[in-house]
Amino acid sequence: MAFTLPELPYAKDSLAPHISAETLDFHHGKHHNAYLTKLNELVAADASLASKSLEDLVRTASGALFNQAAQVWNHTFYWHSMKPGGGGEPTGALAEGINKAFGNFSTFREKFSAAAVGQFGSGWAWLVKNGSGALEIVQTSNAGCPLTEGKSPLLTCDVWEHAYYIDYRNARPKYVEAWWNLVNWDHAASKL
Ligand code: MN3
Repeated sequence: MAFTLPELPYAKDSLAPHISAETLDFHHGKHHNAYLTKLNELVAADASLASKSLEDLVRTASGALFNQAAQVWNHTFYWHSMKPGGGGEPTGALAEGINKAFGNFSTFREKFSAAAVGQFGSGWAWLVKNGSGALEIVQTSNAGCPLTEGKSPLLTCDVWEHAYYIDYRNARPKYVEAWWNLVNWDHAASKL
């Protein structure tokens, strides 16, 4: 069965001024959709893949199949990592986990921003829970996804140029700074 493009969990214009409707139009409607179309072509061409879930494919595939599957998964996770009127700081167990791992929220935020801004070339910055239950910041290149290392993603920031070029041109640090105003801490906490 073919995979389908999930709807954005909010209106296209609702992340403005931090991320514009035009960016979401291209990023979701063109880029995410293109990964999905290519993934479906690859899956349709190999009967042994027909029963695999998207997460199975991310965890087990390699090469072109991994790239398309992981980009589909990563983008869906990214949409849910943001919400209109998001931002601020987490509370409860997530705040405690962040404080334990990084000392305090502002240190975490600095380190996460540095990972996002400093990722060389295309990729992603993630807050994950590792195998021993501790929180970590992880950078991945291209389609890389922490699921392949047995880590559970809580939050991600897409730092491919297509995520910010319309709104910020080459100024990735400005995009990352604005992205903090959108973070969906409820979604991150639900993955803890
Ligand atoms: Mn992207």
